[in-house]
Amino acid sequence: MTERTFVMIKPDGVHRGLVGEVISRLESRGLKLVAAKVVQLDTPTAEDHYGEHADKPFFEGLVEFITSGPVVPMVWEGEDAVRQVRQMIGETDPLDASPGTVRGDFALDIGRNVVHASAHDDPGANDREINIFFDASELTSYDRLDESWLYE
Ligand code: IDP
Ligand code: MG
Repeated sequence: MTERTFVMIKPDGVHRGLVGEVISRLESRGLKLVAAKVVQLDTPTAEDHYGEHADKPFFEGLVEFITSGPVVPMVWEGEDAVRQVRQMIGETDPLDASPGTVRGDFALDIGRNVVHASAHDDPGANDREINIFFDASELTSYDRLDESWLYE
């Protein structure tokens, strides 16, 4: 099933020069980049985005961190894109993330895990997060040249 998923490179990923690396991995896999920008979040937007974690002990630190520098929110499209991306990003705690995943290759600490992706077990998360960061007019629609070689 073709779907769109929300992905965001966090401030640690931007500061560590990992933007190209993350984009390159998703792009090479065959996923289609539909939207992207560089922004610094304000606190209300960050609290909205991470609202599901509002009652967690790490919430305040998470909001502080995610607003501390630029982030790169993106929308990627492809077959089973939500699960494909989650798998490529790896487990939340880099200690549990397999080598070959973004977190397993580039992170050590759960609070500095480089990238966010919408949850696959929360069907509403994608659209909700895409809508927080992008207007409908910012979402593009096009065919990749290699699509006939990516899909049977
Ligand atoms: P996810 O990013 O893999 O979806 P979530 O459970 O949704 O993980 O948590 C959102 C973010 O909150 C994580 O990516 C991580 O940066 C941070 N976080 C989650 N659990 C902890 C924790 O126990 N301590 C510190 N930060 C945490
Ligand atoms: Mg999550």
